Amino acid sequence: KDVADKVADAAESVVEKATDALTPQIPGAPGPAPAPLKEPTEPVPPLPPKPDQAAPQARTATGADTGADPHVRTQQGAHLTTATGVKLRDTDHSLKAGSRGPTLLQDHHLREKITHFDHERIPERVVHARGSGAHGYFEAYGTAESICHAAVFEKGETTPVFVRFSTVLGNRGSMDTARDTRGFATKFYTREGNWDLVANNIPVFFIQDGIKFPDIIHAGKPHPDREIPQAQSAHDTFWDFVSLHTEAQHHTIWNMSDRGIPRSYRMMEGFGVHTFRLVNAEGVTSLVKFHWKPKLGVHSLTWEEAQMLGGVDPDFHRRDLADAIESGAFPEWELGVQVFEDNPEQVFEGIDLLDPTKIVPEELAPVQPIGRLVLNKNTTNFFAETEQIAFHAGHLVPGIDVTDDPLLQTRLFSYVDTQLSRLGGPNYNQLPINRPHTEVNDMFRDGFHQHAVHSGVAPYKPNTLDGGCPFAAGADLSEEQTKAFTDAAVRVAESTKVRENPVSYDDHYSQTRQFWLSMSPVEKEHIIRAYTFELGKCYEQAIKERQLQALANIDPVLCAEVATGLGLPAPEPTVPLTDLAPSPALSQLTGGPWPGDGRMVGIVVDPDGDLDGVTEVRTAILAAGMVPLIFAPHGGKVGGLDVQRTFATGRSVEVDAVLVAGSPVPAPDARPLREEKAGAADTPTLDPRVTMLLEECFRHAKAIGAWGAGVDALAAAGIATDAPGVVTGSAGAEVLTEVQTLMGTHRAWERLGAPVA
Ligand code: HDD
Repeated sequence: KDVADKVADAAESVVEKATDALTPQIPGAPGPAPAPLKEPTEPVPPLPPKPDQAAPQARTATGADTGADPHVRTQQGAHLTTATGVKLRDTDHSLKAGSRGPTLLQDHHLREKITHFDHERIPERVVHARGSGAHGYFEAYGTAESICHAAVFEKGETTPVFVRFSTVLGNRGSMDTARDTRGFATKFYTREGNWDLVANNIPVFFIQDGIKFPDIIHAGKPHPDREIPQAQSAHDTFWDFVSLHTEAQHHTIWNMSDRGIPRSYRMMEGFGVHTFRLVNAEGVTSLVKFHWKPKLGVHSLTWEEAQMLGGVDPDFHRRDLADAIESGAFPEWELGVQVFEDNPEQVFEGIDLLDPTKIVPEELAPVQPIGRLVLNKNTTNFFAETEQIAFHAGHLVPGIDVTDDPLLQTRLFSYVDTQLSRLGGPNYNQLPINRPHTEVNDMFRDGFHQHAVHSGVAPYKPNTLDGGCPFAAGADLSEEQTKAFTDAAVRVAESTKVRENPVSYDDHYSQTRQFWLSMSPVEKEHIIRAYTFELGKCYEQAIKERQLQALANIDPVLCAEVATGLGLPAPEPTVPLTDLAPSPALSQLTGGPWPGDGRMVGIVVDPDGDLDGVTEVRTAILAAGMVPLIFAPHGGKVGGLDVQRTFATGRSVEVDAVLVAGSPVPAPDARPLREEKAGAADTPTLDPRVTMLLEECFRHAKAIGAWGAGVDALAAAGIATDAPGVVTGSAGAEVLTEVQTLMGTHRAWERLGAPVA
């Protein structure tokens, strides 16, 4: 007994010390200071939301945020209970026959707790397993009313939405910054039922017919024997498939471009890919392609940044999205449509609108804005919302219909089917995140996880016993109900059953080349390096050679450069090269300058440097809607300022620009690095970790600003002050203004070696 008491006392004092140290520090938090993270003895209110962007790492508020959803349960009810609501006195000790005796089978709470835990995981999505989501709203401009009668497009209509972004290939725990396609799936909870626009950040797809989806995904996923590599396309099976199956080449060149490594979900375009059919109030149909255009422009990481972030912060995109929303820098997109006449051929300017490997250049059919999407609320519970949301390309509303694109047609089957295994039964639409915000009278009954308690005796039609209810919508009912889903009465050409594609689907290269021709020199350089890296990671020579053949059919320079990197001869093209007019809209370097909402600005601080200047600059960064991150030799505070990153914990890849406010000398914990790098005799004047940070920022063409002693730091790090994108001055505020202008173009592109076109 004595020993047990002593152990318990010791443990208590360790916990007390640890929890004291963990007291949350939320600078400028409104209201009373939060209670220390000791276990309270009675319920306390949850933490306040993060007060500003300066605390991206602070804890998120929990518990009370129930929003409008009656299903949200708080974590902090007053008393702990079993799943059946019985109050519990103890959840830390299993019921035993004596304190050192065997555990008793009769301990229902123990078994219930462990059993529930054992079943906490559900199968991850077979593709798009890694993702991140947020709530928001869509506001219609009314500009689509003439071509579509859906309520979601009525002028001024505001529709709640949930958006989930994702990568395709990696598993749930894989890094955000892998080179991959990104999913951009939006659920619109319209007053006429749910509409899902299940889009990607690339406007074309790997395959033209859904029957090949398992093939491309098996090829892209890790090799089945050792299950490596994770979340990568840089391996033999992927390039084996896409080099044999050349309709994938258009999608692949997008993957190899900077689009494959976005800077942020907030800075991606989204594309519905397929051509959809819209119906107006008169029943007239049009064909459209949906485009999401980000307010912040389309921007990417460099390949080195993406790789480094995979280790430094594998949650980079997830964190970026949540932090931006939490700090009030709400991500925003415009939804636009390219509109085409619904002619029997479904061809526009020679482009087959049913071929999902083809785009229609924006210069030929401008994207017309029809509404605005704003994401303004983070999830309360990742599992309940982001994990359990179930999208389906067939969740359509009256006025929005499909076309015969064979890829879309297969999707109409696949999404319901996959939810059955992922969410364990047919009632997944009753989950809070999937429930329509409108009345549901579906007559579906029973099944696993049935939440509804249906009354009535006649779940069939026609019936008399439930008064004939529910009725099919018809002309005799109110206007609201007559807007029922009506399949567009499209003529289907008389035909023979075949397993084949139209001839137009055979052109795999003209638009792939058009993409290449539309790139600026810097972007071309990145594409060459991406192919060289990915094919360089392949083992089989035959696969590399076959992909080089595909590159030769896209462009001889592209092929020759990649071949040189691989140490292989460049083949001659086997198809005639077609020069379509370049589409400037495809380049990420057109447009701008772009707003800096939520951009991260690192400030390197020397405790002996200009801290007043740092305070002023920090306030100005916050006022501009950006996030200042103070990098200092040690944690805690420097002067009165909270330190967000130490030279040991922070890396350059976390910031979009860096300001240098001092020239910190090497700290004691940097000594081993210093000796390794410079040799014992040669003592550097600048902390080598700051040198590394500045070198990396320079290499990644980030804006760099310095004032006062910070200018000496640049010299010590070997950064030329007259290089493009480097600004020096006597005061922080003026340097920041110039840095902000530089950030408007995302990078100092000239520094990347190739001139901007
Ligand atoms: Fe798919 C998920 C987008 C073709 C089968 N798809 C999924 C997600 C996105 C897309 C964004 C993630 C949704 C989420 O966040 O939960 N998929 C696309 C696009 C495609 C496409 C833009 C082509 C234009 N997909 C496609 C085909 C098939 C599927 C051809 C099957 C034949 N997709 C699925 C799926 C997934 C899915 C297996 C996995 C998890 C899920 O549905 O809910 O059903």
